Amino acid sequence: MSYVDRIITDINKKNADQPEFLQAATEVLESLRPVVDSDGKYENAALLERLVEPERIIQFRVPWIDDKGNVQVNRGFRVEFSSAIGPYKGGLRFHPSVNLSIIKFLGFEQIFKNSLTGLPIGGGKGGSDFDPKGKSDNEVMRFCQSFMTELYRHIGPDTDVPAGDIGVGGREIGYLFGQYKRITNAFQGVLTGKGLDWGGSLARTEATGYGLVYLVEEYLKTVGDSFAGKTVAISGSGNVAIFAAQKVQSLGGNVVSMTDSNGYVHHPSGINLDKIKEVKLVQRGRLSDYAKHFSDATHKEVGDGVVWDIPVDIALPCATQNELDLAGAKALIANGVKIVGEGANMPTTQDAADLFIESGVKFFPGKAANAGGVATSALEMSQNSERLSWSFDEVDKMLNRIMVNIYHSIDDAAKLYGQEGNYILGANIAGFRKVAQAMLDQGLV
Ligand code: NDP
Ligand code: 2IT
Repeated sequence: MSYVDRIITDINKKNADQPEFLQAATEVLESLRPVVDSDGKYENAALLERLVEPERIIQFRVPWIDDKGNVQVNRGFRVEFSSAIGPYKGGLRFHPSVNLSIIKFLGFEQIFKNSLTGLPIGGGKGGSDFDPKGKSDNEVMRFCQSFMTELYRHIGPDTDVPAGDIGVGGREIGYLFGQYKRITNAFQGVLTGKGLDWGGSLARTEATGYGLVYLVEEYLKTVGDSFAGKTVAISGSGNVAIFAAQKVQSLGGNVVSMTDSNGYVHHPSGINLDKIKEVKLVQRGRLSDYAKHFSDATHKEVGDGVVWDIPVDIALPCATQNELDLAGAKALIANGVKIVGEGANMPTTQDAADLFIESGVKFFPGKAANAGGVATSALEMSQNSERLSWSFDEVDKMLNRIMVNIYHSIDDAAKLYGQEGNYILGANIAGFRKVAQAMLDQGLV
């Protein structure tokens, strides 16, 4: 049995109840075959055995009191997966679906994504099964304070630096930061995505969505094309989706759809982002409210078709894992899609991703395409360390350069291993190389 096969068998035995983690880890391990099966040094150092096992998992109770005076209890997690190339770095997700499998898959992806940025950040992820939907600001604050009352002892600006993810935006980072500061009596860059007046970086809010579009734009440039005149489907209507849409529009593309957990909106003349921001970010409402404002926009509830049925040139899934399945991929391909770029983490199922690659659709995996968010978080850490803040333009230019570099490093790695255009393989190998070398250099840790 090959080294990779042995590890895949092993992780299936040990993590049988963690389907998302197994999905993410198997995809990476499959890609690494040409690297690790041909060089015994990895097996001799048990490198893969170490790579698939988090350095540390923290799970904790989060008790808080709701507005009616009732005690609520949620589960909190932080998975510190790899510190091979820098402090653990990765977001916090607050969503009722959160469990150890989901946090481990996200933490594992983060190792390779962070490596691809070229910046010194390790991989981690955390979160809670707390559902911010329908909660008052005071309830969210009390939850965040309780969550940080445990988390603070595990994190620090040189140890582990959390940020946002689904359900965690500027409001939540504010409450978390306030509690950290109060407990430790230290004003430090322990979280990223902070407010602009208290240590946040300009362009961090926009970074994941902008970065996704910069990476796809770089690919388009290499084939003499651009976003101008392209029809684009976007899923999600949160942080990543909104700023991806904004950048596509500024480059002359037409974004015709967005989704939330209740359904999707189809707006052929182009999504109005001011209205989306008002409905989703200010009112924290539902996308169905958006459609009421435009005579040519339609809203479909979940179960009544999917967003991937709309004919487009480019699809950017920006909501959540496994939201683009084989049926969605078939519909997109039948309608002539040319490019799929993942703004979310693992939004495409494995069979759907395989079909895109077989069909010649350019498929950019999340760990490369959505790395702009964490890259800009690392730039926020740098600004905090030197106690300076850089202009929007400076940060945006650095973000653009990082995404251009990521495109070329995954393209080069795919070519080097004889699989031109297979950006899944390219991203996994390019991300792995640096982490693996750091682990070998640092001895048995
Ligand atoms: P937000 O919470 O801002 O937005 C999430 C969006 O996705 C909302 O429209 C939400 O709908 C929808 N959504 C979430 N869960 C589900 C679900 N189970 N089914 C259907 N729709 C769902 O999160 P972000 O925009 O920050 O994150 C989106 C994705 O991007 C995630 O996969 C995240 O891991 C990834 N990502 C985020 C980065 C960041 O910097 N924020 C960086 C890199 C990746 P609703 O409003 O109904 O909940
Ligand atoms: O998935 C991700 O890369 C994020 N949610 C951002 C992590 C970060 O530390 O900025």
